[in-house]
Amino acid sequence: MSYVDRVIAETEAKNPNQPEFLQTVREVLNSLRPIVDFDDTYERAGILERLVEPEKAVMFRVPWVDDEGKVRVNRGYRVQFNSAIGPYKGGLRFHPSVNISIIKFLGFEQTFKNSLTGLPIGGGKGGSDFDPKGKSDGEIMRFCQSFMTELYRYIGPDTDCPAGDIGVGAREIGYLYGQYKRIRGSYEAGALSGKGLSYGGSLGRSEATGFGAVYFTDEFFKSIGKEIKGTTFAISGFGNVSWGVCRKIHELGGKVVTLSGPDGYIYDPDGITGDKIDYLVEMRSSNRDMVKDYADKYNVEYHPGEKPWGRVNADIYMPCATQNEIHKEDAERILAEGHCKILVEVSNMPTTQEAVDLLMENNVTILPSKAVNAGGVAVSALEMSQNAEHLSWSAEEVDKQLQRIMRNIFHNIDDAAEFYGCPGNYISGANLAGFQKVSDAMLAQGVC
Ligand code: 2IT
Repeated sequence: MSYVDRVIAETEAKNPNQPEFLQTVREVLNSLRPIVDFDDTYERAGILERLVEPEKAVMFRVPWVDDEGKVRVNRGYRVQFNSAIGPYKGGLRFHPSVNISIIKFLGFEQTFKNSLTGLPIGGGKGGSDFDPKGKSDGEIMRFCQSFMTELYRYIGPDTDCPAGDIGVGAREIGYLYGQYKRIRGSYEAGALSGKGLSYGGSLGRSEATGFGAVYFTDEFFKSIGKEIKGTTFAISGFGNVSWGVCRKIHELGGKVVTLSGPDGYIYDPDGITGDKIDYLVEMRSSNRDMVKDYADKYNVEYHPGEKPWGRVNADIYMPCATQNEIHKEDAERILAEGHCKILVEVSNMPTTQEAVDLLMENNVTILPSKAVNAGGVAVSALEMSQNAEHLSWSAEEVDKQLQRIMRNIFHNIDDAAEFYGCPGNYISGANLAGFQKVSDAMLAQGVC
């Protein structure tokens, strides 16, 4: 049995109830064969066995009191996956679907993504099954304070720096930071990123994931002689990432024609532009979590219970919502519709393995999320740097760095795919390029 097959089998046996985690482990390890199956250095050092086991994982009770005075209890998590190249870094997700499998999948992915940025950040992820939908501001604050009252023990500017993810935006980071500062009794701004501009946040962080995804796409387009200008995009989601994507695509002369929410999708053939983009922010802060509101306001098509994949004519599909939203049936519909040949994954692992296989067999190019969405965590790392030097950089400086980082990532994964004999397979290219730096650092540091 090959090294990769053995470690996959052992990981499956050890984590039988963690489907999302096993999905990413299988995908990543299978693509590392060109490195680890031909050089027994990795097996002798137990690199893969160590990579799939988080350095530390904490699960904790988060008790809080709701507006009716009732005691509620949620579950909190922080998984510190890998610190070979830097302090753990990765977001916090507050969503009812959160469980240990989801957090481990995100933390494992984050290790490779963070390596791709070229910045010194390890991988981690955390969150809670807390549902922010319909909660009052006071409830959100009390929840965040309770969450941090346990989490503070494990984080710090040189230990672990959490940030936002689904359900955790500027407001939540503010409440989390306030409580952290109060407990620690010192101003350690670098312990959290995604902070507000008045207390150590970085210009450009809120746009970074969306803008970075478009810069990355633009660099890929250049390599195939295409332009954002005049290109039509179908995207999902309507959160922070979708907002950044809409803004940058519009700025570069492209057009986004769909959005989606848990309730369905909208189709706006004129494009999501101008004040319609601002309206996304309003929709999000309404806490209703419904994309129908957009259709009502702008009088466009609304399709309840559906996603846009294969249902609209667009050049590029860009999932920006959550994991596993493109299944085999969606891939079949995309192929039958026939127009779209490029899938740009923006949300983490939006495509199931079956759908990936089917699309790739039929010559659809997939740009993988761990490369495409790395701009978010990259600017988070720039925020840590600014905090460490007690300075803040101009918006132009941050944007310049973000562009450089995203364009480099594209070339690095493109080169890795080429070098290891799978040209154009950007999924493998990203895993191989991300693995190189992490495994070099692990080898150098001995068994730890
Ligand atoms: O998935 C991600 O990369 C994020 N949610 C951002 C993490 C970060 O530390 O900024």
